[in-house]
Amino acid sequence: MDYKQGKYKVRDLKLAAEGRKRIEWAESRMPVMMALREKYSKTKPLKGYKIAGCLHVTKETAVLVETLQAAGAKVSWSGCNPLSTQDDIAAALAKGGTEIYAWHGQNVKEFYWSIDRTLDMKPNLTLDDGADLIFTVHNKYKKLAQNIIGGTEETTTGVHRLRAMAADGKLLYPVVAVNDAETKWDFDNVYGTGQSSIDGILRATSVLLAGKNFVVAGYGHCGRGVAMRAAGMGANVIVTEVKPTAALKATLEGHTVMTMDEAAKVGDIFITATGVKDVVIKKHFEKMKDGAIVCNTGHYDCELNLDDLDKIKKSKRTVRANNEEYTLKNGNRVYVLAQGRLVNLAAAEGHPSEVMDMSFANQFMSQLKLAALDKEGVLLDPEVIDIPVEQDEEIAAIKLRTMGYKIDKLTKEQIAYMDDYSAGT
Ligand code: XFA
Repeated sequence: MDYKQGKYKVRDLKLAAEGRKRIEWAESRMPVMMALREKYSKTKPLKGYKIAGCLHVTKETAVLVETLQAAGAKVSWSGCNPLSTQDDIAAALAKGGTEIYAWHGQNVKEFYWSIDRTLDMKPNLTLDDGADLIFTVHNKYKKLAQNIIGGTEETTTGVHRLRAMAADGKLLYPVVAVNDAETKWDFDNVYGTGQSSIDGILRATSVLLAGKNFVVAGYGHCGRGVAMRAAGMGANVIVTEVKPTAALKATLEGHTVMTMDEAAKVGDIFITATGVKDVVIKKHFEKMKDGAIVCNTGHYDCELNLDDLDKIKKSKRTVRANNEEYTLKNGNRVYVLAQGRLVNLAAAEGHPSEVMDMSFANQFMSQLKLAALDKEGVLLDPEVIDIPVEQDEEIAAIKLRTMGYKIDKLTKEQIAYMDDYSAGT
């Protein structure tokens, strides 16, 4: 471990060169962040602000961190999940002068020690993924909240808990709900999960998708993304749902809809994306064809009931990375990927940088917004704040511009036409 008090604690500073190359690769895929960096490195709107951040230490996050610094902020960082920290990235950030406490595989005590260290600088802003930093301030360092003008939170779960806190009058400072931005969840879930889940399945199996019966459980944003990509590769997509409107959308997208009981008999590949438990259980495993492949990309690892599968198995062996073969008592083989955990994280590399580009632009712009309101002397109530549509539009516009696309503008006459209620239709 490399440790310098008040500066960093990372696994091995010698990994910095490798990490720096990967950060540069992410920069080349994150044009919105780089455009924002270019713009705000001149005006430095975050000058004088101290930001404590607690977010996955990945190459994409490094681009966010160094963009906050380019805009003038002083930053201290920790990882929000001991297993997502990439030691080469942590080393590259530390070497570049970022205060950071993060290493892969840290235990619970080390995890909270790292968060505590990021608070030593007495931040004015917090940046979270999962709200652990906000909770630490509220539960352990209440006094620090006096200096904090606001925070930002990345996830659905985190935002949900913060709303509950706000409703009980327990939230001490305003927090922007980054997750609810359209340029965040819509693109993360549909395009990020869509591509990375297919990527995970292919890395773990290398099967041909064309001509396969590909069963997607759940047609929310994630399920829709996965179904779209599987169809694009020539699979016959079957969707299972509990919600009539979602199922109807799936049929009009050209997918087949059936119950899991029916799908279990015909599916070649199954992927769950529902957010609830016990989507695939004993009776389904028993009906599956020999060679069926089963995985999950939903939030929880309980969508596949693997205890059920254990009970009806004759034997089990690992056939390749992230791929376990269960031979059932009925003689059929079922292949479970990544032990039912998120296949896009475990067997692939999570969301592509191009998608994180927009999520992190939302984080960055929300931090700017909080600082700008502070400078104007605006005092926000300690509530959960939604991202205004204008921010979404601005981020989408920058993304389009960097991709080289131009779009039309409404004319004055068109706007007047839309607003006109004098003439009927
Ligand atoms: C690891 C992320 C989690 C990595 C890092 C390295 C690798 C793969 C764990 C994460 C999240 Cl829980 O990053 C992934 Cl090899 N991400 C976000 C992400 N996904 N999330 C897919 O990629 C979104 C989400 C998840 C998982 C929402 C709700 C519940 C679970 C952070 C990140 N990813 C980009 C990595 N690109 C290489 O920076």
